[in-house]
Amino acid sequence: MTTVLSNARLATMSPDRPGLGVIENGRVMIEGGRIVAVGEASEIAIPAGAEVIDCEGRWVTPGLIDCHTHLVHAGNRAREFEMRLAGASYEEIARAGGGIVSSVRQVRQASEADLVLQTLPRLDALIAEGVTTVEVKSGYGLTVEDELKMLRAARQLADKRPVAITTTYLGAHATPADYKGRNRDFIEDVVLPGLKAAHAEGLVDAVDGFCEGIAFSPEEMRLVFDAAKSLGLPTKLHADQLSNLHGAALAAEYQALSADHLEYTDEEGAAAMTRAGTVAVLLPGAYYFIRETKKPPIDLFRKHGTAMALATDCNPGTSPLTSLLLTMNMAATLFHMTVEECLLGVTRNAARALGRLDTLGTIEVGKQADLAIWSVESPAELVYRIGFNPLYLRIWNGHIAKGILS
Ligand code: DI6
Ligand code: FE
Repeated sequence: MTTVLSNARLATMSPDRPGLGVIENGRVMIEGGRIVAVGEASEIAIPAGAEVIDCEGRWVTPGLIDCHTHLVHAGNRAREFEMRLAGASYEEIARAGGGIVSSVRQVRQASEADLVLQTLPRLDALIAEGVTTVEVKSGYGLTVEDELKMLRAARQLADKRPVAITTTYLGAHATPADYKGRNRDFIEDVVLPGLKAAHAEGLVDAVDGFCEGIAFSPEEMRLVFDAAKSLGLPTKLHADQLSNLHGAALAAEYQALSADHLEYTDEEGAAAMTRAGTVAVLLPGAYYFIRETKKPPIDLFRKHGTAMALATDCNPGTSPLTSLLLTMNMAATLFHMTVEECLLGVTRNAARALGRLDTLGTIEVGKQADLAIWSVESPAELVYRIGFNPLYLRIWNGHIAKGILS
């Protein structure tokens, strides 16, 4: 079956075109879930019998990609939210046994089926806004079996919704109470065996860690990254979020796909990331929600040409956010990123942060046919509006999805 999008204003995000890669009166031809032709309407004839989607002058972008989420989790942490409103800091809550470890308790009590059921509404919120690929991390199980349970639940999501799911092993997210003060023992006893078991079951697309004073040191993260390397798995890192432990430079040293958060990253870290091709994944939802005051060094990333991506960081503690459109507005409003940087951040650069730029993130021949059609006058409206969803149609892997389930 051939499908042609006509009367479309294409924001292709192609690196071969300037800016958003705009084709004002464009067509896209789709066959077998792949894009087989993209260009000016005058260049692309509509084959007889093709299914035609008349976009009526609407804007078309690549399907949006949320490249950093903790989407699979159980329960919520609204009570801690109230504590923070009363003045407790994120680190104080973490040191008092709240934070990540309180989500651990809830995940350990949940079955795999429970986790899937609790996650689907969050996934549906992303899909409703034109998201076609979602990265999902483990990290709330912190035992081998519970980390596997989380990753199996993440894999199940792709069987229940028309969306692509990539999984990231985040066993090095926090040290559970029974290993308090014994990070290395936890890494040896749980994190590394969990990684091996998850990899053996085909549950891991990348490996991540929380490099921070309240979590794991750079030296401890090296143990995890060396294991990932030996398994041929790419890496990512929650880096320099609350302090500068030079996590960005560590991620770059391992040619990590991405380093994420980066509020405290310095120029040396930004330059190292660019040299290594490591994408800066910025997470304005966490910055906003924990009322951070130190913005990530956008100007340094611009100066050094570091690719910047954006993601929701959807998690129950620091970013209970399930809107990539709002994430873009936060990045523009709080971090002063441009409309172009924001839109590239949830398409082309987000695909890069997942190591999937070969198949996703732009409207180019050969890419997977993941597209979003928007009822907007200009792409800027996708960043400008707060809490408004102008999605007209979503196409995933060539399938036209009218609603969430189709
Ligand atoms: N940094 C964060 O902001 C989240 N994880 C991380 O490494 C917090 C996760 C949580 O508080 O549940
Ligand atoms: Fe995160």
